[in-house]
Amino acid sequence: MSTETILIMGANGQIGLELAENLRGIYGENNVISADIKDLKNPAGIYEQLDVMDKDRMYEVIKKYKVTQVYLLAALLSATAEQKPKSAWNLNMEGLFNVLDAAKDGIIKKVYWPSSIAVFGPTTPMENTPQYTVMEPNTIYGISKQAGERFCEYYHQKYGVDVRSIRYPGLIGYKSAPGGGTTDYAVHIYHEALKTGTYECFLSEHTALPMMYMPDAIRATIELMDAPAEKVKIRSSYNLGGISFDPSQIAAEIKKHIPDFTITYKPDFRQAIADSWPKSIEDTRAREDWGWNPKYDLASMTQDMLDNLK
Ligand code: VAH
Repeated sequence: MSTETILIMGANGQIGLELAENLRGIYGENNVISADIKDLKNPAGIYEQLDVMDKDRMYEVIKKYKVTQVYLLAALLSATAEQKPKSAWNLNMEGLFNVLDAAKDGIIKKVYWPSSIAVFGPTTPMENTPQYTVMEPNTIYGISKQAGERFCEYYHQKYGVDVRSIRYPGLIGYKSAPGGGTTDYAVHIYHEALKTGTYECFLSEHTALPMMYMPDAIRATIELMDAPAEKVKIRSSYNLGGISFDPSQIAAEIKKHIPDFTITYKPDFRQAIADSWPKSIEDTRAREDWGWNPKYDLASMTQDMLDNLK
């Protein structure tokens, strides 16, 4: 019987759905509570309707289930945040403060909060971007993630809060749909390749970005949260590398399985966001501190995506 009870806020999102499934497998159905702003008709497992901005309601849920850990995944991502800047800032920041304060007040023991490679900006070195470097994000989402990292480190240093974080690259999976991201093309392309045999990409063909297959990202998250506290030396957020590719390269990999697949390019407002981000990430500290080691490359991810989407 696990002594840990986990609350996942933003559990209906791209990461949340897969993370909840994995955490239920580890901690048991009754020790993982999924929560999100929408009510769900037939959720998998225990579910509560919860708005991260509603601190009282969050405390109610934490007390009801004796929650010990919170994974805060609720946020507005890069593309949506550019269209709703104030709502994105409020949600991304207030949600984080509510959870960090719960840990500071001793209501919960451990916090997971996702950052993103969006914390880097156009003046950051673009290839093999290091853990510590110039960070001048010029997107609302990136600014909120940079500020969030500063508060995570502050709450750890000043109040001893055990908050842990990863700068996710673009995440690709088949079990859940992405929403409002600039890297979402790398998920849509697989669906369209199977459904219509062609894909119109909203980024230009040589826009390389750091990406990761969802099974690797979920494993990294759980490995970081399971690591002994003294090994988690970085309390802002860890760089996490994975795969780096551009739309022409993922299209070429798909064509190995679907020879008639075609791609066209029609860059939109998300091109400027992608242009401000690194092309690849260096993650030595995650490897040294808590043993991070990615398993998937573009070929094995494409094989697994197409096998599971067929
Ligand atoms: C986005 N998928 O596109 C997210 C992620 C690095 C990208 O943060 O906004």
